[in-house]
Amino acid sequence: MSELGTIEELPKDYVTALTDLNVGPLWPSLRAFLPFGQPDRETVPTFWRYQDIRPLLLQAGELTPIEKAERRVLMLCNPGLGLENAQATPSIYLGYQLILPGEVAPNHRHTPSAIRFVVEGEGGYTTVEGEKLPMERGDLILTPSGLWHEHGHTGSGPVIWLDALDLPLVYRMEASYAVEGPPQSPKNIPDSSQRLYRRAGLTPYKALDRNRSKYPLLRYPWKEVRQNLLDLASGSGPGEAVHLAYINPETGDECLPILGFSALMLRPGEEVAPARRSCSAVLHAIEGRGQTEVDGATFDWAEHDTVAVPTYANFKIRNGSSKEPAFLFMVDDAPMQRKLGFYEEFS
Ligand code: 1HN
Repeated sequence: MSELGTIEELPKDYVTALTDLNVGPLWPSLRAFLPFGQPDRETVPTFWRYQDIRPLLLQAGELTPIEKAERRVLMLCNPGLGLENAQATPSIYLGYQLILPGEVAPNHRHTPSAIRFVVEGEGGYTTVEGEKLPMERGDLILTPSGLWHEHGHTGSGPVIWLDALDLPLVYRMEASYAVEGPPQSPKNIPDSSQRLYRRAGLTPYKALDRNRSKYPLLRYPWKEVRQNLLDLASGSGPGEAVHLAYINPETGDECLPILGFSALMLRPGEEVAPARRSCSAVLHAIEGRGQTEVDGATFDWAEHDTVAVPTYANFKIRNGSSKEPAFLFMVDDAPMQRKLGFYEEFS
């Protein structure tokens, strides 16, 4: 590995001549762009404790009416990436969103894709392209790129969910924008998770023709996911990861193009050390408590807490209870890395 030349070694008038033409030499920056062995990372393992953030989110409900916010969100920002940049990891935007009884977060659509993972409260809903999706605790709701979506709340008490978006990438591609629309008129029928994709292995017959919707299923009820994790655990031994991926039921692919979603169960007392991976991720505790170790930093988590895992990081997750299972929701950017051809797992 030879030392590369620096800018300082070049004649000043040569550098000025280049600069005047909006041109630059590659070699002084080559190692920074392309380090040997492993990428340089600015993302730091970061922990957000829900019980610390919750009172401030509720305070936002008093300070800022929904009309002045459109979306009342406190963003989870990775300090290594700059708090102003709205990045939990290089590719993942995260925020806790609050909606109060009677409020409406108005209808819009935008180029970034989003998901909502419901944290607490009853009576919230999201309407996507006329399909009204109830938001129950632990449900995963998709609002893919370009689809109209609005949120409302007809219950009592606060409703809070975790938003995840591929905004950091779309924004840096200078391709992020939204369009506002009039309120939707939802169809008065149960959502597709209750009607069309009730069970794995069955699809509405007409989906067999090739005019498929790109996003056939927009709500993944936690009740079903939790039971499936318990069933998966009972048919496997300790040490075998209890891990389910959320997929598009028509294609078997990931549900969205950039970000991927999965749910993990830790058996009582279990510790798992997933393979080190090239993708970045966030882990959100759905139920239970435990510890997560990310590149040597240890975080003690309880329900609804969230941890950021940088690319190529070592991590371990431990269930803090010897009696109850723990459940975690994971967001990562593996779908994009797979499509780009450089996704890796290291054992
Ligand atoms: C958005 O549209 C929502 O629809 C939430 O609830 C958070 C953050 C950035 C850009 C768009 C929503 C968002 C967002």
